Amino acid sequence: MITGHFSDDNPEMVQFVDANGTRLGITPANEPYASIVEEMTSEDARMIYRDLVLVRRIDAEGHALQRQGELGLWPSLLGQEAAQVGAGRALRDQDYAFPGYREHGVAWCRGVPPENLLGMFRGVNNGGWDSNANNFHLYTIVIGNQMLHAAGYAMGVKADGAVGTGDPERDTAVMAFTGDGGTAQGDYNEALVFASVTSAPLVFFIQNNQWAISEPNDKQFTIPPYQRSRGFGIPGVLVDGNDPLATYAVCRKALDDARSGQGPTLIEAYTYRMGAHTTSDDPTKYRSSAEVEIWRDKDPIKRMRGFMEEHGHGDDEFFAAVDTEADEVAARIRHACQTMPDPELPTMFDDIYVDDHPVVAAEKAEFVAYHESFVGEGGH
Ligand SMILES: Cc1ncc(C[n+]2csc(CCOP(=O)(O)OP(=O)(O)O)c2C)c(N)n1
Ligand SMILES: [Mg+2]
Repeated sequence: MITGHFSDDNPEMVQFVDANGTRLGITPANEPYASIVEEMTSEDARMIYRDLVLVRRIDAEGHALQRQGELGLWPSLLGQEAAQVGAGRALRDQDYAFPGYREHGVAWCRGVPPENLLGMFRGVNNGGWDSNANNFHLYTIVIGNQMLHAAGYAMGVKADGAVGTGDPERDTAVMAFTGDGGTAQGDYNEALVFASVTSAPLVFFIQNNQWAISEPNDKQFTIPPYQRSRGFGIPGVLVDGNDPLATYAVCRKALDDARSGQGPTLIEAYTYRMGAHTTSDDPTKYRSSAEVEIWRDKDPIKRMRGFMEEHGHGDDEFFAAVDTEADEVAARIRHACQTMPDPELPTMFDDIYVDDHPVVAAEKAEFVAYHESFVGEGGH
């Protein structure tokens, strides 16, 4: 049985290329976004292709490093590259992204070094990165929680007057990422209410990868997220999450609308989690390999390459150069991961509050004293 209670030939779904990368004609669904795709240059296409390939390679390296005992866990984005790169490249520098834990492709587009992602899953860098360095918030493992963080941040952006000024450097949008499972959380639904009633500059980006660990879509909702958002007063768009042109175009428009003061949009990117939920999961226990094979044919990189070859956006030399770069990035981050120093343990107390906090300070002192009690006994 194919999961997902609405099929992927839904006429409401925005698509620009088919599974082979052949450009599709104008439809009522894709028409509002067609001009954005028309304006994309060969250079844009090459940038997106490079992102897709590098991100997949970084992900494969994360998976391998976990299997070799270098990481505690790795949640693979395999299959979701187009959804994430389309969203990531539609963001502007001043925009702010609030990810879950699988958004390695968005992290890449924001400029977060992949080494930081590895360090987080190695457990050596206390959360991973400085959120404000790239306007990319920390990974959030508590499902749906980041939707409320994003709603609050977006309400703040609006209160600061950084919406609808017409200044392209100032007007700011916020993007919140979660999965199909996340839509069942209270936090998610509360965030929709806040964003709607405040007309906050927030784009909800739902990667419907069909599964929430072992739970299929029909355990999460009876009305798909893009339709349900309309009941909250938020326009909902369904996009083919494996079509990089479509995800980019839909995100561009939603973010532009948010920045110009038109309020929130919800985007449901219809995609598929090709791998396990995380390295701790075995999906053969709950889904069929036939289903996975159907989605393999919709592979986003194959699609993008087909499109580029058909339109002369890249030649063999370009595609080979991207593969070489992917090998280099993989070698670099592997080496970085294997040589990461363990942190000084008390540093885990340092970034809990902005200012010193007496309870945290007492806990830190107790922790340090406890560890010092082992000196001379082979302890640290
Ligand atoms: C509040 C909360 N409940 C349960 C979990 C356990 N959990 C981790 S991932 C996950 C499924 C999330 O599915 P989805 O939102 O579809 O995201 P995906 O993993 O498919 O990207 C669950 C239930 C959690 N991390 N947080
Ligand atoms: Mg999911």
